[in-house]
Amino acid sequence: MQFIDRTKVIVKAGDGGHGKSAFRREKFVPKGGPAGGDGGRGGDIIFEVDSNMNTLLDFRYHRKFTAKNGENGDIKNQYGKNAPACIVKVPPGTVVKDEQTGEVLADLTEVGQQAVICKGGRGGRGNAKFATAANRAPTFAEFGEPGEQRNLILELKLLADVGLVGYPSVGKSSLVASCSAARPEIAEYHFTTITPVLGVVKTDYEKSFVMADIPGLIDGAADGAGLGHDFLRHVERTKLIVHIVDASGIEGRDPVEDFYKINRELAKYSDKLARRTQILVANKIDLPEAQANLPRLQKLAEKEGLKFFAISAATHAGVKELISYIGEWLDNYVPEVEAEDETEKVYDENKEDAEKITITRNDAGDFIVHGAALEKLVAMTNFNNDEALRRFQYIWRIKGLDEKLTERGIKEGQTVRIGDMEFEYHE
Ligand SMILES: Nc1nc2c(ncn2[C@@H]2O[C@H](COP(=O)(O)OP(=O)(O)OP(=O)(O)O)[C@@H](O)[C@H]2O)c(=O)[nH]1
Ligand SMILES: [Mg+2]
Repeated sequence: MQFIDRTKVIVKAGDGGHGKSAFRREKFVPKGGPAGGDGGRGGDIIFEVDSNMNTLLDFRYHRKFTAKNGENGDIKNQYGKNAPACIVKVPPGTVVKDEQTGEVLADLTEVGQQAVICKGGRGGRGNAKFATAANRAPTFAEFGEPGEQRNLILELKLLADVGLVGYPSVGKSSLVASCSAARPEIAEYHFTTITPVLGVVKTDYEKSFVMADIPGLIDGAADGAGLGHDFLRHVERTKLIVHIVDASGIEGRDPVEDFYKINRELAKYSDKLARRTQILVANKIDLPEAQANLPRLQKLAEKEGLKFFAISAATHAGVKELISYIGEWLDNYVPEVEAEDETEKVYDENKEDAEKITITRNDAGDFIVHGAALEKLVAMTNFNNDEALRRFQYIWRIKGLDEKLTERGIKEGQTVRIGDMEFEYHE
């Protein structure tokens, strides 16, 4: 599955400056030689990869790029100045094609990479260049060469920055529709969305991010129930999870319970997903039924250490604040340094084994928790950092460790060991 952003632009390189036809006028020289200078080069059109861009959205507003013409040549053999190139910035991954021929002109992947897409015209030669033995005083000069012009198609494979998760009908598609140009289907029946839709959300001048609307998840989604399973893969590649709940609970479900159920599915699917930063969004606050649930949801967010927003995708209340928070969050985002591919492979092969948790006791009576994924998490968590600690506690809860330890008969103050870490158990 591929999402491709596509847009058309017209580019025109600068024309060369005209050559000059002129003659020297010197004292006591009745007829000086030809002295018209050459015109300067027209500016090229150069595409350049800019790491700050991640969509082609800006080209919807700015479609035509023209480089400056070269200056004309002048008398006394003065050359016209070359015009500077017009630099067109594009996000990494942009493919530039000629619209007429379909030919790929450039595949721009590396930050800072440049490609000349249209060459500026050569400057016209001044008459001085045309002097020959036979014609020592040519009066003609060349015009500048016209700059190339092209109609282009720009294509960009999109990767979503933000993934929306939540039960069916909580309003994921409605949110995407309310803040982007994407038009996902919206309806009151479940599983309206059956394939992911990407929306490009503009946060600011020149800034935007990509939000993935995926089908609703249900209990057992990680095991393949419902439509969500295939799409968890896509959420796995996102930087931030926006977890949407229906604050009105009009479908007879409880949004607080829903939150935990969905998170259990994410944790079941992969550890990586469980560790991803989430924000909690309570939707449908325009409905009176939502009022009763809001304080509970707020408490839930506090307890789990999650940023909380109350919105209405229908009236757009709170949507702007949510979007600008996400935009800022992404601006400050630093990717995890682990080599993604390697860890993915490990999980695909030994996923079940890695996720399995067993508890044993040592001679001192300490509780030893075994589990590859959990031990790895402990090794990778900086317990001096509050946010990291909160995330760890959260996963601890999701994995039901308290219940498992209680089953084994743990008492207040006893020691729990995971990998190299020692924890003191408190209810
Ligand atoms: N009153 C109210 N209704 C909303 C709001 N947001 C969404 N809805 C309604 O809720 C229903 C489901 O909305 P969708 O956006 O399709 O929900 P979804 O989460 O994408 O659902 P799936 O694609 O099935 O997973 C539709 O009838 C929407 O009109 C809201 O803020 N207020
Ligand atoms: Mg939907």
